[in-house]
Amino acid sequence: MISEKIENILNEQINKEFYSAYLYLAISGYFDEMGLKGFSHWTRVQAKEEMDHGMILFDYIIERQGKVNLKQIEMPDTDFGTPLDVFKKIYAHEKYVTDSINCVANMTDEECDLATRHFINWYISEQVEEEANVDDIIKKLEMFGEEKSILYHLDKELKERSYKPHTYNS
Ligand code: OFO
Repeated sequence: MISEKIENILNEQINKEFYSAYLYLAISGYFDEMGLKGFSHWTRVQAKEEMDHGMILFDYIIERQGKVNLKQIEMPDTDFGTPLDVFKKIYAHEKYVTDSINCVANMTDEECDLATRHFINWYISEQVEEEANVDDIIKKLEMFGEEKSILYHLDKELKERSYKPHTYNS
């Protein structure tokens, strides 16, 4: 069974993951409006992954005989700017989520909860990957600029992203 402190911080993390899904979905709609279907697809796939992240936490709390407490999800921003601005915002958001995951890991140490420490390691690695993926897109946008032909090629590249569900215990 998990302690109350761990239960609370995991429930807060569920909320952050679902907020992330909301944010990526809002961005996906924004890119769609701009006619950037590949950018829209990439962020929509990310929204699905964020929902998976929330559900993995949800299932873990239940497995550890804790209580799931779903909190209100904040409304995401709607003022996104250029594709480069958007990806810089995404990067800042992912850094925030990484800090949050690190705090969960820290608390598992304080609570001597080795099972949750082991569980949260997956999120630590996932954040490394997410920050790197977003950084890669930022670098391309910074290096090649945001002219229409560049956006066209990058849009085609981002359209190739496939969704692979993440599930707990699989
Ligand atoms: Fe759940 O990783 Fe992004 O936010």
